[in-house]
Amino acid sequence: MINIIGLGYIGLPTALMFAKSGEVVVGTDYNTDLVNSLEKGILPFEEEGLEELHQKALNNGITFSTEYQKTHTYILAVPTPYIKESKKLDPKYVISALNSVLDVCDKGASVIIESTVSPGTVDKYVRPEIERRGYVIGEDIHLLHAPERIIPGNMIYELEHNSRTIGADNIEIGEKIKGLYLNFCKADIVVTDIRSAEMSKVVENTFRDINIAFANELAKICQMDNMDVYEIIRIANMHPRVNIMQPGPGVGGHCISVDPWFLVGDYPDLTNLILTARKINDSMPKHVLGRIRDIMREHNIKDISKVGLYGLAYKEDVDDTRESPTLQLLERMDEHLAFGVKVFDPHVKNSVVDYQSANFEEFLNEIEILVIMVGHNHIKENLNLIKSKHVLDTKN
Ligand code: SAJ
Repeated sequence: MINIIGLGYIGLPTALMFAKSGEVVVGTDYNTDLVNSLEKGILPFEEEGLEELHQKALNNGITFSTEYQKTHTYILAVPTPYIKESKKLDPKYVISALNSVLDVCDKGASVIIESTVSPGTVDKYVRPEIERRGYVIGEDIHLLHAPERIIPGNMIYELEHNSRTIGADNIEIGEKIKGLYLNFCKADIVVTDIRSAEMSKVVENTFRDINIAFANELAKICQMDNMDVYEIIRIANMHPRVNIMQPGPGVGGHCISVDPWFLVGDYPDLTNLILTARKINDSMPKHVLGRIRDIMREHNIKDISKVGLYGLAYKEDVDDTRESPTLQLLERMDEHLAFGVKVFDPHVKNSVVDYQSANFEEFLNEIEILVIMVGHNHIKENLNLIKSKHVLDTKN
């Protein structure tokens, strides 16, 4: 039996995939409401294909509980927040889940950390905690790090088709756990040491952040002299060794805008490029605000309630608002302008801000400047409704 701890964006789809593939799975979360909803077939977030997968997993006997189970295999998919001031990881959820596992586990159990952690976390926090509890690593407990790689919006496909990394102290245990993931993963799984697994995960997200920062810097340069950044990136990317990403209103989500800080926090003297990229991406909501003000000035629009922001989610076709560029923009607007801007997002159902419109057409009727912050499919399908507006499209 596999006990998966933490039923959020990563733990839940992973638990369902294991159950679909025939493993006996118990998903554990401290949130009783969440556990009850999952038992009834109700999902906590939107994700393509997740409902169907949930049904299949329920049919295969997956159960959900607030209790940790006595078993041989644990997967920890708990939050790993970073502390804004120090730019370091806060391991409190990993450590508390680990302690609850140690309270109940079988001797020789494998504890697999899937949550993204800063390089060195296992050596610095996890091993000492296990030893403090009197367990011998490699005998009483096997420790592994198998960082997730799935992208919200395409999670189910990626769980099956993305290659994975498994970090272990001991190649035999690494290979055994690789066999477990091969139940649903059809791609290559690399077994390595834990430190390399930690580092490679953070490096992947940092690479993406730097690439997006480059695109955002190009967007600013192109705007200055009236060049079309999208056309320029499209042409440059036709070169077989160039692959520039797309500019936008900033980098949101809990991964790409967070993980590079782990490297900056731990290696402040060695991370000029990484820090600069972070600053460029973080500056984008302010840049968008500047452009909104330019349009207001140009068209003599003084009333901020004539501005409508489309999209609250951190990216297209998801309902997740964590670190969303729109929320960052709203924070800046609240500082500098009066309240009253309109906001609409077809995916974000619960009201995140007071001035959120519930109806798209009403929202459009009330505004003169439409700012597209997120390229949801919904807006692509409704372009005909917005032809008479001033449009600032940050997502092309
Ligand atoms: N963005 C751009 N331009 C682009 C692509 C994205 O501005 O060309 C923005 C998005 O709008 C969004 C942010 O970047 O605000 C991040 O979105 P994303 O789609 O790039 O990535 P995430 O955060 O949803 O998922 C990433 C993925 N990492 C990589 O692709 C290297 C995913 O595979 C990881 O599993 C996930 O982080 C994670 O959990 O770490």
